[in-house]
Amino acid sequence: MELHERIPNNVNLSGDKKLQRALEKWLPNYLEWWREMGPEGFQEKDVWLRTATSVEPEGWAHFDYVRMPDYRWGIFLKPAERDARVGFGDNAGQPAYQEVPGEFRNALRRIVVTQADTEPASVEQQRRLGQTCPSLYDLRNLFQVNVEEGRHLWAMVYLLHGYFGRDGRDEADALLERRSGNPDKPRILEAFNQPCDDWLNFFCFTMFTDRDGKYQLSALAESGFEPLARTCQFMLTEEAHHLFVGETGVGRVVKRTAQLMKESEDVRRLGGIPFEIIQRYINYWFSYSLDLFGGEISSNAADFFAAGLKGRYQEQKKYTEHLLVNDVYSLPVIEDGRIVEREVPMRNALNEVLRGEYVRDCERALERWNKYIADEGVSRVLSLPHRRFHRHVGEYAGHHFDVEGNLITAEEFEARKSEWLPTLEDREYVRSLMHPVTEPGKIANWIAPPASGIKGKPFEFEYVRL
Ligand code: BYC
Repeated sequence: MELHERIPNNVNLSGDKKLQRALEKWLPNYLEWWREMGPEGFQEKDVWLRTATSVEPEGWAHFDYVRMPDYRWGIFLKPAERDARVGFGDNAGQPAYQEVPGEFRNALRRIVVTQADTEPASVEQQRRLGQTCPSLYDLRNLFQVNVEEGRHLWAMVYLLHGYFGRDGRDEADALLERRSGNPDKPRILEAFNQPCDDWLNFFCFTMFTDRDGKYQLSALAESGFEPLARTCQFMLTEEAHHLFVGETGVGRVVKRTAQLMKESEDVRRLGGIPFEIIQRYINYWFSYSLDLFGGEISSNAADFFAAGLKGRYQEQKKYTEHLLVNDVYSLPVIEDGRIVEREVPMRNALNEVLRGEYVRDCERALERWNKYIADEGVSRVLSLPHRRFHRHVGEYAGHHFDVEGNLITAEEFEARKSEWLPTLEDREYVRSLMHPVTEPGKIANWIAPPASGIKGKPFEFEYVRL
């Protein structure tokens, strides 16, 4: 590891002067972007952060106080495997690609750029949340997520600079020019243009949208383009904490609401977030995150798989057959105003297969939240809406469905929308609860404290020195 270089790395950057110079040129632009678009109002504060010091599964991170602009943004790839092979598709068994195969250059660049674009986008979406944190513990977790998204941007920019020549350098510059939610230069994927301006949004985002990241990165971690696979494998190590923040964050809001329900059905009077609002936030972020998997029937997905560039979730661990030449997949589509089953070649349905893995993972979290409610003796069940509900990408876009997945008219949808999706009033109410709590050991009334602190520290620890 070259930990104390200007750009810390384990890719022997000092041995490639041209690449090193190019990245050192990008560094000040990145820092300028971070200062402009990173967490507002906390840049000079000491935050108790985790920093990568190694890429080994054990003991890879170090915890200490750091000012965010001094965070060790670096390039860390999982070590190369000897004799790595393409694991699936038409070239399965061939040596893994160490350079970008010419015929897939555009497709690969597009995947890397799409992945890269989400990282700064999420930092931009969350930049003002620190000012309304429910506790110092949560404030620190927000910043941990933010700096690691920044590092993930570095991971992708390394690939763009290192493997895509001039186009890659241009794309890396453009990543610092687009802005979440800006109508003139928006981020690429829609979920990353949605406002994330209260903490319930943040927890839902890290629960549902970061979880898309887990599945996309896992599929890319199987890539036959080895530098991409190794990059994503290490990113996944950090990603687990982001999902923890989301899942336990929503879980703690759910638990607090259940506790307040025992005092009064009118949770608002007690300053809590009613289950109806939590459910609508779940519906909103789950449906936007489903769109991130792309169309149900996708020739891009088939091409990526055929080329050995993007696999299934845990392709090597879970599956024995890696060609998928004759397999088919049956899925409901809309024809002449009705839902009918259609069979498609399996390779074309791989976005939907990945989405299925994701949905099962989300269902597991829902079961856990419902257990918190039941444990408090309250009878209320939260659920995921049907995967056809409120979709903007793929087979179901342009049609309307209720939360059970039944086809309905645009008028019916409009009439019932406020039952299913957050209303302006819901958002205003949630925002009205967002007052900063920054005394160590204290927490806002609308959320339960975590079961434990971070890395053996108590909840009362001063995670951020204000
Ligand atoms: N929005 O064949 P189709 C994360 C376009 S999150 C807008 O159905 P494909 C993170 C598509 O470009 C993970 N456009 O889809 C989380 C295509 O356009 P053309 C991010 C979309 O290509 C939290 C057309 O529709 N990583 O890491 O198979 C915090 C037909 O496309 C969308 C990745 O996404 C959309 N949602 O799949 C921080 C991985 N979906 O060709 C970080 C890289 C589709 O007609 N990306 N389109 O002009 C990919 O692998 C793929 O691009 C997608 C789309 C899965 C996104």
